[in-house]
Amino acid sequence: MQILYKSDPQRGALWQAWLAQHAPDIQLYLWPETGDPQKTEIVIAWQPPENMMATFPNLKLLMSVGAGADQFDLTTLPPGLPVVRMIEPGLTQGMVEYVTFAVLALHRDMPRYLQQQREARWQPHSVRPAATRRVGVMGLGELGQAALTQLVSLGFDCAGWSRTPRALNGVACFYGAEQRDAFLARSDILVCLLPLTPETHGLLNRDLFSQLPPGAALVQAGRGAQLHHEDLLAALDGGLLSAAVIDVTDPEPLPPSHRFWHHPAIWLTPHIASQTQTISAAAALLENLRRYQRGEPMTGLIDRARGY
Ligand code: NDP
Ligand code: OXD
Repeated sequence: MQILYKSDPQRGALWQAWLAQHAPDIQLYLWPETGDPQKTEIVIAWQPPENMMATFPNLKLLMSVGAGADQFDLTTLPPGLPVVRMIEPGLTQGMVEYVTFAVLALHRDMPRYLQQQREARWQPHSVRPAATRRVGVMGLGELGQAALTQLVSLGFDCAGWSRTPRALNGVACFYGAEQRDAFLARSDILVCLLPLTPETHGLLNRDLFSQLPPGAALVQAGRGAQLHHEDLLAALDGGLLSAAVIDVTDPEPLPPSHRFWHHPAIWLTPHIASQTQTISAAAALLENLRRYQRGEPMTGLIDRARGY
């Protein structure tokens, strides 16, 4: 089976060597090397090659190297071409770590204490137990569920919101547009782990912020285009929100003049909340390739109609 990989070259080289050892029947070419394009059955990429379908007429499968597939323009792909995203334990664990770090930092008032340190101001504030802090996670998929499991174990009062009904131990679960307001009203710390779809585009806006408890905080680790920047700045400057930890923005990178860089209530990271981990992902990738070969359902198959 012939596959073309087009993404981080270092990871590609390691996957190539790993597959040569564990699955010698699979030939992985590293872009711009393609082998015979007629024989390419699968493309694994973050950004696929231009004119992909014309160049690789026998393509049967497109795989994303990341957890999201929103970077693909699905409208340009044949409707029957399966698109699969990455689900692997290293990527999930990375997000659990990031969300835990951000929620703990916000829970323990760290943006405020860092600001006080810059001002050489020694001023304690009362410490709240985790059980009185209501954390709400938008998105109860692979990453949202794993993050919530960790947050529950830390004693936070947790809720989650999804498109369809979900059940998770120790988590108050809400779903759909009808239950969104109730979910938001009990989210002192709101974590966004939603995929980017037409429904979630621009979702983190003034209207949503106004439904959170006063002084709530935001963790945005979904996709940049979900967050309305000016609305966030207005909510922070007006005291509606107290702080925000932002990992994803639109555009990425942010221009040097952007206000997020210097806002005292914003912690900004450059889209590093989580990353596909080469070694753990190699095993997950191979398992999915074998499923494909056996004609079994693959993990992470994108449902084109719902957009994730
Ligand atoms: P999943 O597809 O497993 O889960 C998505 C969740 O979002 C599901 O619970 C789904 O609901 C819910 N959802 C989707 N649309 C809506 C909607 N309109 N209203 C309410 N809920 C909705 O995705 P993952 O958990 O694997 O990943 C989530 C996202 O995290 C990725 O798409 C990506 O954008 C982001 N990400 C960011 C990274 C970073 O470094 N910042 C790294 C990796 C991922 P339902 O359960 O009903 O289907
Ligand atoms: C991903 C990401 O989707 O890095 O994996 O955001």
